[in-house]
Amino acid sequence: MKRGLFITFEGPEGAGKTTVIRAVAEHLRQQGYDVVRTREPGGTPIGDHIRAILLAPDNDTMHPETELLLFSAARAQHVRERILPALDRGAIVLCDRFADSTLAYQGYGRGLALDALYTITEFATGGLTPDLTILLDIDPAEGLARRRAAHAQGAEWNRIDNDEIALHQRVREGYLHLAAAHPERWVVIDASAPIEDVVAHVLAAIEARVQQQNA
Ligand code: T5A
Repeated sequence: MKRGLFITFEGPEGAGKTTVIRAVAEHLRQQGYDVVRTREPGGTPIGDHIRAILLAPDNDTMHPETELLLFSAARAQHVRERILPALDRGAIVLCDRFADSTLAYQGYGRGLALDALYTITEFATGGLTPDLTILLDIDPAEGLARRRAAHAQGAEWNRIDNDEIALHQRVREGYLHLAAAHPERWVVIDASAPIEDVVAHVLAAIEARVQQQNA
């Protein structure tokens, strides 16, 4: 492989991104690939500080514009400190959320102007676009129910989990719209299926993309 592969995972809350990425990373490592698992917001020490501000339930007076710029600031650091160096050495980067989360949540969800989001995102990423984006699609009510069950077992509950269900519905519709607009990059997978089936579909999509790159 000449250059690495940048694969992002998107979807509503509780779609299973973290669970799927863990399984996919293990499978790819067993096949001998250099795999980097990372996430947004976060992925770097600076990004993790910003994540804490963004997701603290107490920060409920945060304006959508502030939120947008904080997600973008974390992303600017993440791309340059973590993602590009990994891609340059030929790794497969599995990233839990990326710029499409900003379009889905701050754009379709919160109603900020998409034109501005594209401009700010382009600046933050330096133009880096994923080679493949997996949309784990799920009804937000089902995803949030999973999140609540996980929270009862000790998983964190964040500020955005607290948002009204209508926002999460708009986010889902936004994702489906983005995926339909760029079918060459997006693969939509039914995330309400049993986890083994979801992982198998994701691995098939990644293998197809790796073969395409090696052809
Ligand atoms: N955000 C992020 C923005 O608004 N703009 C941005 O630009 C960015 C980057 C991040 C928040 O920030 C927002 C989006 C988010 O609201 P987060 O905590 O990282 O916050 O939230 P998520 O990325 O949504 O992570 P979640 O933990 O909520 O969801 P996951 O990772 O999709 O789900 P996962 O794997 O943790 O699974 C949840 C539960 O479901 C079970 C798991 O075991 C777990 O208990 N599960 C399944 N159960 C049955 N069947 C399956 N197929 C299952 N898959 C998983």
